[in-house]
Amino acid sequence: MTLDEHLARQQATLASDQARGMALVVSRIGSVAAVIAQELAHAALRVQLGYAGGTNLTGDQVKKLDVWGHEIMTAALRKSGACAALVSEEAPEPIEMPEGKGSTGLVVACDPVDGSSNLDVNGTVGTIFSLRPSRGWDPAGPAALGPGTEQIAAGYVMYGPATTLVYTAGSGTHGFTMDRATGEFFLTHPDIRIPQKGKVYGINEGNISTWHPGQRAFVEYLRTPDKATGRPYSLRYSGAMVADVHRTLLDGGLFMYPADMRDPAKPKGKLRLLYEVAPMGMIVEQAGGRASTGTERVLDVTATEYHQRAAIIVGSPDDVALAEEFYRR
Ligand code: AHM
Ligand code: MG
Repeated sequence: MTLDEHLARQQATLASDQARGMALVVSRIGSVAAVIAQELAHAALRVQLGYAGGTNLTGDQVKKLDVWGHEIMTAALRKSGACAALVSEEAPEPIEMPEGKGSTGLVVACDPVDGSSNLDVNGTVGTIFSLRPSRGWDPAGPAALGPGTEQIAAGYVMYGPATTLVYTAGSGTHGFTMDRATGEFFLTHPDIRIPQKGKVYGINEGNISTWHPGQRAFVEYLRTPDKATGRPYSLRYSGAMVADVHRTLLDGGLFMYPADMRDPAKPKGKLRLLYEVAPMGMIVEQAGGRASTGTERVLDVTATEYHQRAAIIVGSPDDVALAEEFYRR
């Protein structure tokens, strides 16, 4: 089954006005992904690696492919006619699209090229997206978008040895693999179910000195041998959230990017709520997993800024529940 055939079926299960827009937007993102995959494969040959010069709103140095990815994603969403506004990692303010306004219009939040520190070393990168109803797109601010439970669809594309697209429109999480010859996506992982408990965790342990005591105790627990509970867990970390979440979704276990707690009054996450944390939360929950900030469900958090950061602990339900238990203790 192709992605477009699958989208047509999912559209039928969504009662809302936004069902058609959802199918149009996800299909467009699939087409953009095929172009991004091509460009990534040739980036070194076309002198497209390295920095563009300058930083984005959250202070990251911007790479040439970040800028290029943002531009083609913006153009494609504009053409879809179903996107009323785009919140992109690479634009300080939402980009309004009059072409997509109206009752079926959606607000799309997107990180076109996530994990861009991997670009210059030929590592995996991804695209992450989240779709919300626009309610006529009244830019009353990010809080008007509501909590993550308002998302009508979310997904990611992983540019690895194969290009994989995983999405949910609220009834299960489904994975597709791109045929490189045609750029078409085919359903290869229907209704993904995450294992109840895993054996692997992913986290940047270089940041250990900044963690909440519960986070530190939890990782110490995962590293302590105990046959009965399947410990120690193995550590895997790629530097690209998409790759780490994809592995977690298929094999179970956890991916974590906890807050920096050096000032306990001001916990600072790294990953962005609207286009990294909330979509991954929905995708993993729809596969039977769990997504937490350590103290609350990720999907219950409402953004007060478009580029707001949040902590995330996501993965197998038993593992994430145990992490939350360590935070409580
Ligand atoms: P980016 O959006 O600037 O690429 O940053 C997001 C990435 C995630 O994909 C990844 O999980 C994380 O940053 C890695 O961060 P770190 O290098 O601090 O471990
Ligand atoms: Mg990113």
